[in-house]
Amino acid sequence: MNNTNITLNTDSYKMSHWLQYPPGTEYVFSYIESRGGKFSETTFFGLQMFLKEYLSKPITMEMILEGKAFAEVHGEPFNYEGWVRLLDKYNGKLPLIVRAVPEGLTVPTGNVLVTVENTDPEFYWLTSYVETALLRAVWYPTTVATQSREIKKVIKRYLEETGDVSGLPFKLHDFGARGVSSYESAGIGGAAHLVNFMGTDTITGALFAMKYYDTEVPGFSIPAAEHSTMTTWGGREGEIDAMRNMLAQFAKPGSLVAVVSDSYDIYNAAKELWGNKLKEEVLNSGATVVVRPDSGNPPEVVLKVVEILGEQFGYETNEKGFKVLHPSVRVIQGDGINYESIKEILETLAGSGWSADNVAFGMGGALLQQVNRDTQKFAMKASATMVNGQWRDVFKDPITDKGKSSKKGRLALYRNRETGEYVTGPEANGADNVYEPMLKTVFLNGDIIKEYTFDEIRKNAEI
Ligand code: AOY
Repeated sequence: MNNTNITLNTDSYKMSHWLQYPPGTEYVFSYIESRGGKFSETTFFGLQMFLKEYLSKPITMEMILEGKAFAEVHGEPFNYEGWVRLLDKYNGKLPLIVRAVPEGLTVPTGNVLVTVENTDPEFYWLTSYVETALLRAVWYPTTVATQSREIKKVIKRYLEETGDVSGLPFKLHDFGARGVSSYESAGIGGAAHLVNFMGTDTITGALFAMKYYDTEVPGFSIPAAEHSTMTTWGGREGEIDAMRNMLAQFAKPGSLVAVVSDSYDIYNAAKELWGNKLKEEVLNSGATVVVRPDSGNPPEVVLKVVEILGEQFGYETNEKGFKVLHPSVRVIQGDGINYESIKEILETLAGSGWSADNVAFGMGGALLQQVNRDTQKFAMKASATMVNGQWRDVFKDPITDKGKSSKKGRLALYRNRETGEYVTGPEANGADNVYEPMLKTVFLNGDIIKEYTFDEIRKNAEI
């Protein structure tokens, strides 16, 4: 099994579609859009990984034979002559043109993000054949990057009101590697989060960003405890020894060390252990201990832990009138974190006079796994075909759900240079001095002809 075999990286029914278009069909033009969803704009990311790993890999005779053998026993026809012709005519390089919005750019939903068409009429059937793999490659990283950026907006707003925005890049840490469906999903989703933030425990995401987007290590972490390292020191009575060891191993002047502290009683840990018995050692170390609750109702627990640490270690009131803990202690909440709970926690803290500077968030399942194609209602649809030399509009408009209507024509994305607004409209012939064309050709006839670096993508995604 070769996972770059595009003849098999599709839905079964697509193997029968080359026999279903009207005679004379020469070109099929399709587009990808987010038809709306939880967020009103999407941050485009991830296409380049797919182009490098899959779409730019030429098909071989071996792959064709593998596809044919599978189709025959699977219950589908197989376009053997078509694939062999593609191999002979183009050495297996796919005769497609893919245009896309620059990676990292944020575009209102309802606009075209990617278009695909075949470049040779013999291969009219290829455009839709790649939908399955292409749409899957785009919706997931784009949705992860979109939600991560929306959370960044929320945290930024609270930092602006209550504290110091310079801490923003490390306020949302990716804890999601263990909760995703596969290694590849960890890489893709983890890289998508790093478009917006610099903190991650998903090493695979950092590695994918480095492999596909030409960057130095783009994500950072710090030493941190897990429950096993806290509870193997002799149970409840040993927890303080585990904490003391964390200080001995990692607490150096200027360093950060995170310690999950809810193994038995998070409030006792904050007050009596960190805030009393270990207080001098914490202060003398010159480090910042990041106390991590990991159970209970997050807004309630975080507020209470911050209040306790405030009583024990003291705090200052900043110029915005909000309390900031002594620099030797902070809190990270990584349990029950999602778009909604982050708002609740920050609102609860602000309501009691505490700055967002005091906390960071760890987000796992909700960041990398609790999203799906419907989160932003992603679809790829055909919008035009050429039949016997004539372009025809293609669309659907079901009475049972107008939300599933599709667009017509050879579409492009434009940005109004005066208002900055994005509009989707027909592909224009000439340049226009008001409407700037936004889709760039990234893939042509088997080759990647435009690449983005991770730095460019991060710049495009800035808020
Ligand atoms: N990591 C900040 C650094 C990471 C983690 C990873 C699941 C960290 C914990 C922490 O402080 O506490 C995967 C749960 C936690």
